[in-house]
Amino acid sequence: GEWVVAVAGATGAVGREMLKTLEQREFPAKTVKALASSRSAGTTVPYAGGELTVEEMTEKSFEGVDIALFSAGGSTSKKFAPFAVKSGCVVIDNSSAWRMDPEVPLVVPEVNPDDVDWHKGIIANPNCSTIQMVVALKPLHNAAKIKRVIVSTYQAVSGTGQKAITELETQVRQLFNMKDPEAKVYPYQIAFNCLPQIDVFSDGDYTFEEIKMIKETNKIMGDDSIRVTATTVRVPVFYGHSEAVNIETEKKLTAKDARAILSQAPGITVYDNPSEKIYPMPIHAAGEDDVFVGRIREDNTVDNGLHLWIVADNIRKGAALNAVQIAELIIARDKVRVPA
Ligand code: A2P
Ligand code: 11C
Repeated sequence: GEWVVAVAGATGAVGREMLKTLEQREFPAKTVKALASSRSAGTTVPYAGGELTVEEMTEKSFEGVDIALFSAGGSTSKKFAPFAVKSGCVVIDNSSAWRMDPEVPLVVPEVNPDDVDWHKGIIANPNCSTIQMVVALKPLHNAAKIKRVIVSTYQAVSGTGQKAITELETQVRQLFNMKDPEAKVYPYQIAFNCLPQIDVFSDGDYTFEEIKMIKETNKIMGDDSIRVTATTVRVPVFYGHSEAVNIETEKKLTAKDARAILSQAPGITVYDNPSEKIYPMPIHAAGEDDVFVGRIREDNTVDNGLHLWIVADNIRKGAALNAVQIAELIIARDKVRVPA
């Protein structure tokens, strides 16, 4: 391989999946550096049949690095990404720190690949629930122009990170042992429950997760005229976000039209045969690359309405895979450099 790659946050749920994805896709890396906090410096993470020793991330970690995949939280990205860029390293950042910055492209390779061309050193990876939705919306938008989107999500705990995966496991064990479940990561028990709050409450009593889905969708689709509203819900699932998405289009699309369009679209598997009980579910999407779409049907409460059920692995297409695809895209487009 040709490129020196760093994974910042290599010990986390997404960082580990980034390493696995680089390996599985035979990414042309010369070397891979695993970076995390001082807490895990000296520990190891699996990579390519062997192990990488984790180094503490510092301002100097990015000297000689060509591409850094960041997934170490928003404040860590805010602090370290500028040092990486100053060292001449292109940052692909999975946090929400830079996504809405007008100087930073927000990219889903199936949707807006051209946006990588104007990067100034940082490219943002969207929120997981946004990524899987726009992969399915873009081809329908191209065909019939989407006017309005109403989305309700059913999001897995892995979206919160490793500590939330452990919290769900622990609570299930506590409940089966007649103990009171301890809630540390989430405000309430997540085992056998649903929490209609993801991230903090903000303007108009929307949560930050809902606001991300709204704003990021407009930016990635490059169309602020699409009206988006969202209710985001955490459910006791480990891997795989599901979304009930209702859209209204300018032109009429039948369910059959939509199925045909989505079947041709990149990164999508249409999994939709009601008579055979065929529809996407997180237990099937976990570990897969594609975005799965099913339950495609017309909504007759408006003139041109459609319902979709969209499921994807939030750690893979929702995070690690999308970031690695962006890295592949900048290599293909000769954009692995920080413009002067
Ligand atoms: P560490 O394991 O050393 O704490 P997750 O999203 O699964 O919680 O993972 C978060 C990732 O971000 C971990 O790899 C974590 O490393 C890393 N991280 C958190 N804070 C920092 C920091 N200040 N500097 C570097 N890495 C950090
Ligand atoms: C979740 N979508 O499932 C969030 C996680 O902005 O990258 C991703 C947070 C983000 O909790």
